[in-house]
Amino acid sequence: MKLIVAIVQDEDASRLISELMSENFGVTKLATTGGFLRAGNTTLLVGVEDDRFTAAMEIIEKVCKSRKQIAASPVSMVGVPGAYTPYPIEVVVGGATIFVLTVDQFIKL
Ligand code: 2BA
Repeated sequence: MKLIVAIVQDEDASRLISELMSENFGVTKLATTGGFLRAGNTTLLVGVEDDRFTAAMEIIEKVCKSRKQIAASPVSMVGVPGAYTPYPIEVVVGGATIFVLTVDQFIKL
């Protein structure tokens, strides 16, 4: 069994959960925050049997889109110690950041 930990954009989360649930995958949704943008994102925990791993990954790949976001990046002003001025930078976020863990035990009590 595998545990898929998928960090996705909030905009994709609702549809992704619906599509996974409709294929009878178990899903847990966590409200999370990205360390770089300090903006909300969604982390899904999906426990899957090995023979259904590819099917779950295909749904995530199909639903999750990459998007450009503008972030304010702080930069130090030259020659002014302690003074910071934000400037906009463009980053491409997603489709999804995925960690795959092998599950030792799956227990429901
Ligand atoms: P954030 O940390 O808010 O990052 C959002 C996007 O900003 C990233 O998209 C990437 O394009 C950019 N970015 C991140 N760190 C950067 C840096 N030091 N310099 C320049 N640009 C940077 P994604 O790579 O698609 O990541 C989306 C979200 O996935 C991240 O949100 C974070 O919540 C999570 N994530 C990504 N890599 C991770 C990792 N190795 N471990 C844990 N979480 C991770």
